[in-house]
Amino acid sequence: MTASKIQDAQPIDTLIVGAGFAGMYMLHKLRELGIGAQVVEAGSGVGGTWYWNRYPGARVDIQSLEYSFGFDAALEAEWHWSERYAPQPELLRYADHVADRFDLKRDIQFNTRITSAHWDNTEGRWLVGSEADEFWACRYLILATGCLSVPTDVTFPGIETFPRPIYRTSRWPREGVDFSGQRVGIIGTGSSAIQSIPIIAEQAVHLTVFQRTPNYSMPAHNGSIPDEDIHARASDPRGYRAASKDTPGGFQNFGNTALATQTSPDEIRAELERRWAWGGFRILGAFADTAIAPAANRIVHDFIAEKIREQVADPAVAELLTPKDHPFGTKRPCVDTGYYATFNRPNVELIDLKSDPLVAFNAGGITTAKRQHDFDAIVLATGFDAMTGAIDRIDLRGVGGRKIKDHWAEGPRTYLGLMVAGFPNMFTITGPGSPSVLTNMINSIEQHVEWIAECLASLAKRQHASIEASAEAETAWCRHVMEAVTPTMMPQANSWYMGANVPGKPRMFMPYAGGLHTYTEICRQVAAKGYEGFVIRNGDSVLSESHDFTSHPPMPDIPEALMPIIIERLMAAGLMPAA
Ligand code: NA7
Repeated sequence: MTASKIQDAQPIDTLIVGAGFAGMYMLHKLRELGIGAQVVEAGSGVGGTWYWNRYPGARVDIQSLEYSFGFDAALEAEWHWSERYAPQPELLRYADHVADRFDLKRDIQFNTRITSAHWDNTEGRWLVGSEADEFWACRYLILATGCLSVPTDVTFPGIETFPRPIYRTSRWPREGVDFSGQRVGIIGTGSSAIQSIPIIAEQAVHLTVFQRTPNYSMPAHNGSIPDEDIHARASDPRGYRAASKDTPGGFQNFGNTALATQTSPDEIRAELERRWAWGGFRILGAFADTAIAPAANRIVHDFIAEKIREQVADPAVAELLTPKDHPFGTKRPCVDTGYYATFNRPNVELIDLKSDPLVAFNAGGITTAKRQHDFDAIVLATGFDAMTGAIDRIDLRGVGGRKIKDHWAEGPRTYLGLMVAGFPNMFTITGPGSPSVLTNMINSIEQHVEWIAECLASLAKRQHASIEASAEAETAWCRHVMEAVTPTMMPQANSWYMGANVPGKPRMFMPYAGGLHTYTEICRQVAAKGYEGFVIRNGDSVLSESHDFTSHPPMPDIPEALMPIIIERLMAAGLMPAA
């Protein structure tokens, strides 16, 4: 950065990057504390995920009563969701409502993409630059850049020769797309595709779905919100919210403590049917051993495979739609409205890319090994460079000019998913190493924002000291993130949780699998111990210094029957000494 740019930089206490739910609440919270803050946002409006992902059928897959802010009782009471799982336009209206209600937009600069951020150790500040060469000098930098905000760079041979529109689900045109009378191809069968396929199939004259890997999908059973749920929240909003947050996933999923491997077939069937009928993610909590014991996982797999066969008329198509390469829950499961039944329509065709690989795009459409498919439009629902993508794309340099890309060369390293050693005064909201994408994001965002705000308030009391994660605590946290996931089967899947969907990306399980409730308690203890694992300085003087991370959570109540398998996996991963 040149001296003139540094001179022209706009001074601000805190720069927040991103105006999704995380950036908005962070701004609101800092204003309450009297800490100066400015938000910069690449889009032209607030809403983050819900601003960008405007594809047909996009909707939240956690119930809206829980996937909404709980920090303000009046906001909570005045907003009424129209459905159990709100659609994207309604979520965007909600984001706008929050922004207007708290008068946030006056401190949000839209259409501004941050491309660089360099720590200036002499002045103790970040110098942050935009694509348009605008600069800010800030004491604190908060990256509220989202976990699924950068689409993968996936491309296909000959893609430039297809002369008609190619749409990405995550960059959908604002004015929408009318596929009436068109032959449409869609690549991908993740959540975005599974939500959009039923709607596109209703419009298009013909829809071809190119599937590389089938996913597990559960019915949303969307509709109006049951009166008893509305009443439960209205009669005790704080208790309802607390019950949501005091769970592994940040939403009320009524996890069963029974083991599938120790339950009778009739009881298993009853439990699974009850949860399937309720809909959404509830089946994830059916038994305590589903994520750990292969036999238990297989029981749930077989149940879902049977449900797929019930919904899909052609047994060969049902077989192709049934997951085979990963245990249930090891990739993010999907929640759908009519996905499987869509394959019974005469205008919908499934191409299995495993047996009929995609060769190239061309002027007509797409050629696979077996034949040519002609299209008027093609949709790419091919996913995101998850969790690290948005941060990686900033030329981000910490103490001594160390690049975040180098620091994260073997996978993202953080302390608590909140800070990175060697990058002082820089916070990530729902960063890698935090529960984030394994949870209800809004509850995770609230927890992070409140922790960061309390931390900044405590620093302000000490004349704006700087805070930095210690290298030792970061290492200890990375190990704990591994300890939390290793007993489960999650690392077995080629998921975006593992960075496996981006060629060349280091394989590492990125979110913290210990649960939001456990994580919240760890963060509370860390702060209560005077920011354990952090070094707090004022200029050259060290105000407090801790290099340890001892705030380990109590081990959750693990059923005795699962201990041998857990110990075996921890030993195999070198996380427990061999007996
Ligand atoms: P996902 O879940 O990452 O899905 C992407 C899909 O695209 C998935 O089926 C991929 O198959 C497929 N894909 C990716 N690249 C290719 C290529 N080159 N050829 C064929 N198929 C490909 O992204 P979504 O946007 O659907 O969902 C992301 C999250 O948003 C979701 O989990 C929710 O949290 C909300 P693959 O499985 O890699 O074989």
